[in-house]
Amino acid sequence: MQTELDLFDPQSPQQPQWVGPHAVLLPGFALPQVEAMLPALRQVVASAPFRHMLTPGGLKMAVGLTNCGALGWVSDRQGYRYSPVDPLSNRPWPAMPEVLLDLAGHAAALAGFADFSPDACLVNCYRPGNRLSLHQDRDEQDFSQPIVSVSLGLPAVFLLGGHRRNEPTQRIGLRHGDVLVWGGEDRLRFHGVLPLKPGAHPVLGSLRINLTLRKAG
Ligand code: MD3
Ligand code: FE
Repeated sequence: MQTELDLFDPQSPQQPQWVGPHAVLLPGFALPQVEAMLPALRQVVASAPFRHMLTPGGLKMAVGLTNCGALGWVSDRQGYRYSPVDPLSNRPWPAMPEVLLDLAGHAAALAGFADFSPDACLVNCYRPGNRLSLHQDRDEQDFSQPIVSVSLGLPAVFLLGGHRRNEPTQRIGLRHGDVLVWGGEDRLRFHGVLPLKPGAHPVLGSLRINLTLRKAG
């Protein structure tokens, strides 16, 4: 019976899954670090709270955002860019927690990217119904650097497209503790998140938090 139970355990260890030539899903890779990450994240949000940024077109983004690290991704009527200060406080963003730096470095190395040292961590907060429309991440200086993302809380369906907006997308389930590494030719693929389904996660409640670690500068 034990084997069967394990097979159906949603958090049983799984092998890395290549979802593209240079894109790897590491299921549950962050689980051992979650306990250390949550207090660090609470500290970040205490000094730089989640906010709804405006798109350059003037629409309010549904997903709440904040940042930690030397640089933070911001959006307003002027456009998208990285800023060393939080526009809400005019102070530097909270420091990147060591636990995130370590996790991102280890995940990137497993995917074949040695010496990844992110200077920016975008923190996205989704509530049920929130989605992220198809986009590319192209506000960073060096596209040869990978991106590492960590999913926490409610599960989501991630959409992975191609290099043009109208190419077909594949759906990838992302769960609490999953880590994704994107590099090489996959780095500039279109991607998005379907509307979050209602639910309650035992650790985070009715939220999904996604951390995206990048070398932006
Ligand atoms: C694929 N966040 O913040 S993370 C974003 O779940 C973003 O909040 C999503 O897209 C989220 O920009 C997806 C996974 C991810 C991150 C970067 C990528 C996938 C990517 C870059 C290229 C291709
Ligand atoms: Fe993105």
